[in-house]
Amino acid sequence: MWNGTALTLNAKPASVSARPSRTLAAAAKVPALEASRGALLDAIDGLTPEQLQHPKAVGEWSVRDILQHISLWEAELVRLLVHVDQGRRAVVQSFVANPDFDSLNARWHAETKDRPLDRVMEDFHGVRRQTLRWLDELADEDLTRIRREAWLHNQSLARWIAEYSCEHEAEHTLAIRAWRQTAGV
Ligand code: NI
Repeated sequence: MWNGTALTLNAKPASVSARPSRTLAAAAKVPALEASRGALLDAIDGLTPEQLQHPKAVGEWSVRDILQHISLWEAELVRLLVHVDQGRRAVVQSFVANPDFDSLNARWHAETKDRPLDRVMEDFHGVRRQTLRWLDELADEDLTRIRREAWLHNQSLARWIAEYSCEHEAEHTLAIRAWRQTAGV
């Protein structure tokens, strides 16, 4: 349940080891995250706080709402990584059987729509730092191995990370760019 506090997910990777540097699989993933984040920051560059909060700019949402939405999904990813690292099934909200994404997104939006813009931006950057920290800590094998647990859908953690971070934000980046072009902002 979203509790209105910042997305500070304190659980540290269990294997904080003396691993000297990013693993190969993580090193391959980081540029994708940097590219998608760079493109999104570029897409919102120069928007005033009023423009960021312009209602229904992109579909039903403001750009601010989209940034919050991206952070919430990426926070789900971080929770997933915490739980997998601890050898537990993730109990994140998006992992129920047959998730109704529209109603989940609508509920999250209702729960977070009044959070101030600066808090939204803090979360937006903060949760990405958490994702990058996990990429730093996870071994190649942990990232690339196909997960046989039914709830992990036979996907590697690397795939989950891509879907919940860079691929998701890339999709919304396109929509923001389209709005700016149409609205001339
Ligand atoms: Ni989305």
